[in-house]
Amino acid sequence: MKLPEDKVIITVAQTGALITKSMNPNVPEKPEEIAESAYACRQEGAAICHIHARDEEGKPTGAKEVFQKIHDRIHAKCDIIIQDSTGGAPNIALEHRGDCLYAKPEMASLNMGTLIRVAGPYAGTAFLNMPKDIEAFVTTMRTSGIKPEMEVYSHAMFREVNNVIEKGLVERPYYINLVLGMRYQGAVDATPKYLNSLIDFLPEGALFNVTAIGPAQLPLTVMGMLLGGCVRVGMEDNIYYRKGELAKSNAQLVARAVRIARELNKEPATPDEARKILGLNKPV
Ligand code: KMH
Ligand code: ZN
Repeated sequence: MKLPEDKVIITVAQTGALITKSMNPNVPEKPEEIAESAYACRQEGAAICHIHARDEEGKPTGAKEVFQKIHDRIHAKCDIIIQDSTGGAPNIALEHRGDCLYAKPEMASLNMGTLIRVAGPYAGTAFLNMPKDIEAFVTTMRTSGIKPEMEVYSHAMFREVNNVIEKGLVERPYYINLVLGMRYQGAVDATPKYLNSLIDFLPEGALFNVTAIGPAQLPLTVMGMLLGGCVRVGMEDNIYYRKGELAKSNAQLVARAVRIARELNKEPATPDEARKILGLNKPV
């Protein structure tokens, strides 16, 4: 499946689970900050915002009420597509990672395999996504009309992609996020060769998005656009604008992606254009 050549869908991942204000003071954490930043990113050309929630102390939370607050504040400001994370964070138990789905986002992430954390305070723990967990998440999404974005971190994860396709649990166009450069065991590095070879494994009927971590965000998102994909930028994956210079905002990273897209004769899709391309149900 092909994205129209003159379009790119830009997702912004603004907050994530692991970035703190001590790493970059501009990371939005509170619902008001997340909504304000989503609005600024929408103004710059983002069509989708990928959401992680934080509690009052800035710790990741899976609480539905916090996701609901974030949704309400974003909806009050703009029409950007909300995509909640079911990947959550290391401190959110697997049984609670899907609680955000009760806040009824239009989209949600669906992680397609298990990874092992190898560094930091959670080293040695698993980011667990067993086949039964994937099927449970996607079944809830399906019954709630939520479009999954399938997160693929290595070639082996296409087995699970094919499993949910074969079981009829996802609909075309399959939206697959190729995530490169996670410092986890089981995830591929962020190199052009890995990106090209992941694209080779896309099932028929799939649209792809490129998410690259850290300094690879800029070059691999440019490559993603050149190869006809969608792209994700934002501080969840990269807190710098360039080497040694922290990003001032998520909108600054979106604005750069849009400038590059336009140099390549591509316009950023509006949220409504992205809804059409992805076959999303209109928000209720
Ligand atoms: N942190 C990203 C590299 C999720 O939230 O479900 C992957 C991600 C997954 O965004
Ligand atoms: Zn995420």
